[in-house]
Amino acid sequence: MPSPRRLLLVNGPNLNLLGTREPDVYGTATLADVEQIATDAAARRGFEVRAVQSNHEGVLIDEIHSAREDCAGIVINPGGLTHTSVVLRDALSAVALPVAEVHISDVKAREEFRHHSYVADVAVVHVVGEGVAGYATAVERLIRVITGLTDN
Ligand code: CA2
Repeated sequence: MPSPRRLLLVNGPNLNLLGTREPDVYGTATLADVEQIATDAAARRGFEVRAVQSNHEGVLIDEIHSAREDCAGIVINPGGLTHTSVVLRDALSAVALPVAEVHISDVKAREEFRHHSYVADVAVVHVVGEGVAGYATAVERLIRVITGLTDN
């Protein structure tokens, strides 16, 4: 079966609050803005995006599993689960789709506990500290991987 021209965009816990709090760290764009940025970037390459956000780890895992059916790759900002969740990492590894990990803030320049990512070694694309524009970068780089133009 040919690879579907669709990406799953996953935003983890608390990212529904984008644009309402901590603008100094996360900017003023909303979650809807982020989803539009990713959708527009994908559309420029002929891909569509299915966007999900949840504050519940199990819901995120179910969504990741369902991507096996109809997506060619996953763009994910796991939020705080980045630094805690083996089960999220295992779900991403299990579906065996190419993954782009994106963070709005520069996690390496923040608290020590944000420096480690359980997702990093199952992702082929990493985008950190570009603000919400980083979602477009992640989509573009992931599509390049999917379409065989480059390996990251
Ligand atoms: O920089 C990122 O994108 C993060 O993934 C955001 C997570 C944080 O735990 C990671 O270390 C880095 C936090 C998401 C919470 O988002 C909020 C947005 C607006 C207001 C409050 C929280």
